[in-house]
Amino acid sequence: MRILLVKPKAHLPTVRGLERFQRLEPLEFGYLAAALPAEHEVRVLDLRLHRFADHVFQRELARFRPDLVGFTAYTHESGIMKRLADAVRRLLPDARIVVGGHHATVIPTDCNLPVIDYIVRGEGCAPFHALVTALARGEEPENIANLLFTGERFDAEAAKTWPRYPDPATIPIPRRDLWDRRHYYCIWVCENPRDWQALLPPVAMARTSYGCKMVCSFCIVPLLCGGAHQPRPAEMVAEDLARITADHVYFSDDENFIDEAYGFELAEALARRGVKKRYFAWARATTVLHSPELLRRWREIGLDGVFVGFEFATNQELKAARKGGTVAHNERAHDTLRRLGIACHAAFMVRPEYGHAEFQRLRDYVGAMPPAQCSFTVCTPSPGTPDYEAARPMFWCGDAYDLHDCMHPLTPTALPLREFSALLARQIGEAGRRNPLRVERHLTRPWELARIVHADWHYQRAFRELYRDYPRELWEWPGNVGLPGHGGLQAD
Ligand code: B12
Ligand code: SF4
Repeated sequence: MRILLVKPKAHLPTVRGLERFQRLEPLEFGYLAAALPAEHEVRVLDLRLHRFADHVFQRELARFRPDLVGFTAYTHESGIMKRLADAVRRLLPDARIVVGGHHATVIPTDCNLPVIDYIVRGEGCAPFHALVTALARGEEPENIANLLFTGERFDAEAAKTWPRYPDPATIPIPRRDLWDRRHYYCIWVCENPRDWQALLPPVAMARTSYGCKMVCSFCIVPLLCGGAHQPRPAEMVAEDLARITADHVYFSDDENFIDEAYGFELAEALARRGVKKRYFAWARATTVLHSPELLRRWREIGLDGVFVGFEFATNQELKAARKGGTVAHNERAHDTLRRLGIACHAAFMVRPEYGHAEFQRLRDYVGAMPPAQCSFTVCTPSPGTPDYEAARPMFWCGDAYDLHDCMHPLTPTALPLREFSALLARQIGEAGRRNPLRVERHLTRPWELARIVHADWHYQRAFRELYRDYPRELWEWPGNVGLPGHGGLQAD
């Protein structure tokens, strides 16, 4: 069979702005392709790489004439995915269309459309293999776990239960030959950067585990993975990483080091195989404090930076989000990482309820922190979570899946939306000056510096003008005082 796997190009300026700093490999397709027998011809079309994405997509359909088209999508890309599926239906009426990935997993009902034939939920390798095998034999797929039909055969009951993730040992090593790795990069943060070091090196993406044992209320991962952290066999990951040609590896785990014994096992497996890479990983503040020796070992084998969800600058907000940590934990974890020579990416969230005082408090907090690469998103409930259902009556644009990028408030802002956007952009701009790459002055490649300044300008503009992504009548939204369920924040 001829199989085309398509990653949509996001429409939101915020996501496109982020992509100027990091564009990562479509690893999901590497996994899916690796699960198929070699007789099938698989192509990956990453539309993020193309300026005229629709044109490129239609040209590829005409040239390749796939028998099966597979789409992946985050929620904010779901509208684009449906539009592309519609184009396949019109141009190649005999081709089958399957969707998978995060949106299809958490809101399969939204994918139950005539332009889509099959919906795959959760880990895709086994259902995709079974689907392709059946279609290649000229049969309709039957009884495939985690695969739903659309239309009359849509199983609404099955759509309500969460797919279980399989034993990671059963999942193949992903193929990486289906895309040109030079297109994928990431701004690379580290403590004590060297003169002339690459700021936007080519990166590969890799996964060592899925899931997390924690239960933060805003996060979908505990529901997706049933509160379990499932690592891939260490030797398999070492083999996967040994095959990667890029020097820099960005992990796509939910939490890399929450299982201390596995973290050491993997470090030793990599050391034994002589895998020498620079790594960027994800860890909770409490994990850093619990396992500093593990972080030290990883520093020795190449760990440069860690993404830590600081989330908020007050204990009250951290408690409300069931983060399982405090501001003091965050600060001590930051200090520990710096002493180990590992850069900290501190991820914060603002809430739609924030007024001037709360923005000022966050600015003061971030301004007083030791150097860190900081990022800011808007705390929005994840589709698929109870928080999402609870907040739904207050959504100001209905479900607005196209705005779900965790950067657009879904409920009314306390400040006029235009002002909220400006303050968020200001927060991002001021925090950018605390980035270790800027604080630790060192010589940089001029063309990379120019690219970053340009990216930064676009990124801040996307936030300053975020209000423009909403219907015009909301731009000057007067505030939510008096709306049910929207009490203002109290001081900590
Ligand atoms: C790594 C990661 C990133 C990377 C980007 C990865 C990439 N390739 O571009 C970075 C850090 C850049 C990132 C950015 C963002 N991310 Co992100 N990210 C993740 C994370 C931690 C892992 C995703 C991943 O790559 N996994 C590894 C691959 C191999 O697995 P997979 O994608 O799940 O694919 C498997 C299955 O889903 C399935 N499958 C997938 N596609 C298809 C297609 C078909 C046809 C089939 C059959 C099966 C199938 O099979 C695959 C193989 O196993 C997830 C959390 C999670 N646990 O999913 C969040 C997550 C997906 N991200 C999320 C969000 C919100 C974002 C941002 C919008 C956040 C922000 N404001 O900055 C941006 C947007 C980026 C963009 N371009 O759209 C949300 C999505 C919520 C939603 N409802 O859409 C998640 C779930 C985080 C969360 N806790 O809420 N992200
Ligand atoms: S620690 Fe991170 S991945 Fe785990 S539940 Fe909390 S936010 Fe989600």
